[in-house]
Amino acid sequence: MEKTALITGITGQDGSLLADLMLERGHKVIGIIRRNSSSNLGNASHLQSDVDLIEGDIQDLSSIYRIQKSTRPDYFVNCAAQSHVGTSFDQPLYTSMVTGIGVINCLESIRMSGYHTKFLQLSSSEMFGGRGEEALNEESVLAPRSPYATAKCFGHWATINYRESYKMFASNAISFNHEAPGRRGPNFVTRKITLAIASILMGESEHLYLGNIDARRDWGYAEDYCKGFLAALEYKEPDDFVFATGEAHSVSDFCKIAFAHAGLGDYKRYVKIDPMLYRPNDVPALVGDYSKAKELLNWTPEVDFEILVKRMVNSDLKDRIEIVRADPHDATDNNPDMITKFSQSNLA
Ligand code: NAP
Ligand code: F7E
Repeated sequence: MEKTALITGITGQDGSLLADLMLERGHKVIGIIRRNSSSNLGNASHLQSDVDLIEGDIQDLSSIYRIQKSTRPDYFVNCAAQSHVGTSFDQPLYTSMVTGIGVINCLESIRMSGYHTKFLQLSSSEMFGGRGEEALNEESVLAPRSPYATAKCFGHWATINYRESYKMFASNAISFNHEAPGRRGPNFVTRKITLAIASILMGESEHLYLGNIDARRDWGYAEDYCKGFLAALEYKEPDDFVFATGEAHSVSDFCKIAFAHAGLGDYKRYVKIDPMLYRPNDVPALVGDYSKAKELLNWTPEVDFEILVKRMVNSDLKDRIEIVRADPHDATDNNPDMITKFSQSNLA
C-alpha cells in the first residue's frame, strides 16, 4: 500500500537515494530542505517534480513539528546530520546541535503530533569507536571517539528511549560506511580520491593529499543500505539493525584499486601524506556484523568493495568526459592524453 514518507537530509547522499527508492515503490515523498542563499538542491535536484520539498531545519523544533503535523507521514526518516567526522572536531557544538539534539526534535515532533508515524534514525558505526577487526553488532559497546560519534550516540539512545517510554515505532539503522557513485560528499575520503583521479587525468593536478591511509573501514554500496532502511521501516516492530558488509579495507586499498582502474598505475606516484589531515582521534578500524538484518529483514549487501570502487571511479570520469565531449578543446588544452587514458580505464 502506498505510504507517505517524510525525509530529512534529502539533498544528501542517503536521503536522495532513499527518495528514489520510495518513489520507485510507489510511495509519496516529502523532503525537508534547509534554506540556503544559492538555492542549491544538491543530490535532490532531479527530485523537484516528484517530491514536495519543504523548508525546515532539524535544529528548529517548530519547523519540524509544523511539517510533521501538516503532512501526517507514515514514515519519518532522519537522514539529516552534520555528517563529517573531521569537521566535528572543529565545530563540536554545531555538530552536537544538529546531529544530536536534532534527533530529539524529530522524535518530539512525532510525539506531539500524536500520529502513529514510524521513525528511523540513521545511526553510525562511528559510535563503536572500533579498535580492531572484531565484527561489531547491535550489542557491541559504544565508545565514541569524536564529537560526531558522541552526538550520534545521543541520537541513538534518544531513539531507543522514545521507543521504550512512549511505545513509538522508533528504530535505529546502525550503518557502517556506505558510498554512492556521484552522490557521496566530495570531502569524504572515497569521493575525494575518485574526484582527484578525474582531475589528474584532466591534467588539472598532479597529486592527491590524504591523511591516515592506514585507517580501515567496512565500505558498502549506499543503494544496498537504503533498501535495508526501508526493510527496517516495514518490519513488524521497531528495533536496531546493523548494516555492513563484514569486510574491512584500508584507505590505501581503495587508492590501489581506484588508481589502477583509471589506468594511472601505482597510486604511490600520486598520493602524498599531509599530517594536517590527520584527526585528533581517528578510529583505526571498523567492521560490522549484519547477521541480525540478514535474519530478520532478509537483507544482504549485493555490491562488493572492488565493484564499489570501480563504479565510483567510473562515475567521476564519465562526468568529466561528458564535459570534454561538449567542448573537445577543453580536453586538448588541458591534457592531450586524457581521452586515451580514459579509454584504457575499462569503463563499465
Ligand atoms: P550527507 O550526504 O552529509 O547529507 C546530510 C544531509 O543533512 C544533507 O541533506 C544536509 O543538507 C542535511 N542537513 C544538515 N544539517 C541540517 C539541518 N540542520 N537541518 C536539516 N537538514 C540538515 O550524509 P549521508 O552520507 O547522506 O548520511 C545520511 C545520514 O546517515 C546522516 O545522519 C549520517 O550521519 C548517517 N550515516 C551515514 C553514513 C555513510 O557512510 N554515508 C554511515 C553511517 C551513518 P544540506 O545539503 O543543506 O547540507
Ligand atoms: O574517512 C581517513 C579518515 O571521512 C574515512 C561518514 O559517512 O562514515 C563516514 O565517516 C577514513 C578516516 O569517513 C583522509 O581519517 C585519510 O579514518 O571518508 P571519511 P568516516 O570518518 O569513516 C561513518 C560511518 C559516518 O557515520 C560518517 O557520517 O579515511 N582519511 N585521509 C581521510 N578522510 C577524509 N575525509 N579526508 C582525507 O583526506
